[in-house]
Amino acid sequence: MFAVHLVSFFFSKLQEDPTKKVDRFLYAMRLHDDQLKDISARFQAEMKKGLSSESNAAAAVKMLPTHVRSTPDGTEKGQFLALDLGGSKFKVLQVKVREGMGIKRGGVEMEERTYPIPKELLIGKGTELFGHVSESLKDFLHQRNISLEKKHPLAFTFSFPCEQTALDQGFLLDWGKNYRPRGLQGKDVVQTLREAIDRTGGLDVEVLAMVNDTVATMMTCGFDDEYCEVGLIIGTGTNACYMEELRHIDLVEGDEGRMCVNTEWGGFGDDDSLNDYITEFDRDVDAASNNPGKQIFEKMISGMYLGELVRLVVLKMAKLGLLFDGRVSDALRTKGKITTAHVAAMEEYKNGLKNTKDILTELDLNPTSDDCIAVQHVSTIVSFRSSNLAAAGLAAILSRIKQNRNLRSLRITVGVDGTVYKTHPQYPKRLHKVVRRLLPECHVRFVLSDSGSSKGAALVSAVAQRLASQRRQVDETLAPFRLSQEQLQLVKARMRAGLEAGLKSKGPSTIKMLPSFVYRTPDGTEKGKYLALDLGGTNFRALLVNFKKGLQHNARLYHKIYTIPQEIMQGTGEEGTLVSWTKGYKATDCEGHDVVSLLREAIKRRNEFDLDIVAVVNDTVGTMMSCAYEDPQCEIGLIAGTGTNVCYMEELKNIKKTEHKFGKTEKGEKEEDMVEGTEGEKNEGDAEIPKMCINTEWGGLGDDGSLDDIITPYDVEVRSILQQLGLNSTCDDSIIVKEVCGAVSRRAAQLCGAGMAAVVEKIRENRGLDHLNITVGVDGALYKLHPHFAGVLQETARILAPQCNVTFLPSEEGSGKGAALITAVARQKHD
Ligand code: 0WK
Ligand code: BGC
Repeated sequence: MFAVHLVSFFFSKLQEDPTKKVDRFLYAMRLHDDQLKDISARFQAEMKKGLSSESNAAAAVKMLPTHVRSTPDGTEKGQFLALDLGGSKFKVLQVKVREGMGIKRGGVEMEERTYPIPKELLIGKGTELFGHVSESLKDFLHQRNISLEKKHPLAFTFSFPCEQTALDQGFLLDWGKNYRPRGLQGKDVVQTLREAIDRTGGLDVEVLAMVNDTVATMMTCGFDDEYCEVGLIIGTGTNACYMEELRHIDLVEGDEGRMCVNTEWGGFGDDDSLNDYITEFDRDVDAASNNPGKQIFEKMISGMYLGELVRLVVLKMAKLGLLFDGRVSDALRTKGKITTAHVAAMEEYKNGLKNTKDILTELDLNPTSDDCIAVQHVSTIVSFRSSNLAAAGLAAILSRIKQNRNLRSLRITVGVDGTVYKTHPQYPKRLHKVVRRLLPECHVRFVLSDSGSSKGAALVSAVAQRLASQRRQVDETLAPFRLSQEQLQLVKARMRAGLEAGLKSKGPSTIKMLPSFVYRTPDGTEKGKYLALDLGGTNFRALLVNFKKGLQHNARLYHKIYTIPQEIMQGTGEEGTLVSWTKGYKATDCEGHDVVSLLREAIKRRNEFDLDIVAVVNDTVGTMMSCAYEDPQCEIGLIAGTGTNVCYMEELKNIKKTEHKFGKTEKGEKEEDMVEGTEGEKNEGDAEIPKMCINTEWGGLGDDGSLDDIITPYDVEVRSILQQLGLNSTCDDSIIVKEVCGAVSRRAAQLCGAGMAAVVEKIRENRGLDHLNITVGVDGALYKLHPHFAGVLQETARILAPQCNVTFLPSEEGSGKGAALITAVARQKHD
């Protein structure tokens, strides 16, 4: 028995396996993994070109933004009409999307009808094709007794490359497949459809969205699988889309969240980037196509061309005598005689060879069984290459998503549609296998879109409606935070009134305008070593500052930062007269007490060292002094951090606070006497105008209700919400949260700017100047670290105080140095 086998083996060796000659003949079409990885890498490079605004125009792979920003989340609902044009069938549908209940996803009901497209319309006037589309729509409504009066939202799947500027606006770049109507390239396809519907008349339809079939397929599958972020079509044509990071899409504003990109991968190779993989048969197919030089990748993959590729290969082999003893029939010479359906039939498991024989016989050929095996193998190689190339393209997209999200492994679902994928017996398995072989670290699931793309198109409209209503809600919620110039002018005026009232009032006022007893800014003559304690910001700092006379701008400074434990901030005080705590400090028995005495007592209690406490200053005053040491024009100090406040050099004559509740100075002098009495006290800088730095405590503006027309309900509520965070947010959520943060911080910066405008205007008027140049020393994490705060504040101050040129000087060493400077100045007075 063994002997028999041996003989037949050698005999067959003699009788060569017909597939071998095909393997040799089509060697160039049999791509191994390294080549697929190379193609995948080339495709990734093309994707980058398409996404970048610099190279997009010349890019072969167009990477078209779709304005679809999120996949379904189950809350979509509504009833939509849908049109599906561009695949092998033109369909009109009604889609009912039911909202999901919590985790249970909603349901979708669909009714559809396929309408033939007369051949002449495929090459006729574009407006006539759209006329046929809207007539079919009207017929569908009739057939289904759907009211013509009612306004129907419509979703449009249009399977050709369009440059979309919005969900409902897209300009046709080019036709493809067997479509070649005239007069629509460069036109807005949605507008063309709206005009056709108007021409048809008797229809009230609102076209909400137009999407490519890949996008609709992704959305269709995304309704049931939240991991579905890629759409793939292997049909008459071929294409893929995926969710790209918005920050990578140069052609669209914004960098938050994601957007679906229609790759139009059919054009890969149109720039010769695949020439070393193009065979003579591909060139022949391209040359005979209705768009030579275009859609090179598509012509190697999609259903419109696979059959033709097989025909050309079989024809060539026959002519070379490798098949049918060199006999060739007219049918075999005829374009389109072998279809992709034939290719699929030839590869069927059971009947493949029989089908092959039938097909070849139909082509007036008299194939031997070897011929059939060989031709079947040609089909296998051609369709295998198609699935391999699609796998290489897909691998490039999935790798990019993985990189975008810095993931070591990616779990993702690909929604697929298209006749080749749906009807070719082995195509899906081959495609899945190669993708998983090329990307072993990814967990890729493939979901067939069983109901066509219109469900997805309807969902896009439903998502658009959801996002639109969300947009409306967000706009309504944030509207109170968007302050108009008039409102800011009002805030400025109220701040000014508050400053004036605070200066005059003997009693409590919302803006306390606290005298700081700092009468001048430093002039560089300060010298000596001083300790400074900086309490009240995010951290507590102890500093040692050494001023060398005449060495302005070059004080030596050593400091150490300590964090204040919560329990201390809210423990007992024992630590001058504190008006009120703010910024989360709640230490007891401090308010109304002299904090300097509290500090002295604390030092005494430690009994380790003694300090001569010369001055207690507000951080705004310290900041002003610290910056004035660098820029003599600095006469304002601003803090925009955990808290906010401003101080400025006010003219003594304007400080009318006779009754102070501040008590006596150490030397028993009545402090108010100091203010009053210092008329004669001249300081060098502005000798002619005696001034004192006023700590405004502008944070109190509005405590009397003067800002109630600007305050929002959220201002009243904020603290509790923040503590409740820890939510798992979607992309859309994070975009909205970011927008809320933007609105809140922008308003904060604008209010600060309005307040600052009031202060600088007051100083300008104090001095009777037409134009004031002044510097503001500023500190605080919000001003220094927030990406936009400083810019918005400066812009607002500039607009509201046009006669003031305000320079904002961020304080490098914080207010501690300023405090030391004040001590130095005070010390000079006593020397
Ligand atoms: C079915 C989809 C349609 C898409 C078509 C592609 O509903 O939007 O264009 O698949 O496959 P084809 O019909 O070209 O084979
Ligand atoms: C078109 C694509 C479409 C694909 C699949 C291609 O020819 O350019 O827009 O997605 O066919 O239908």
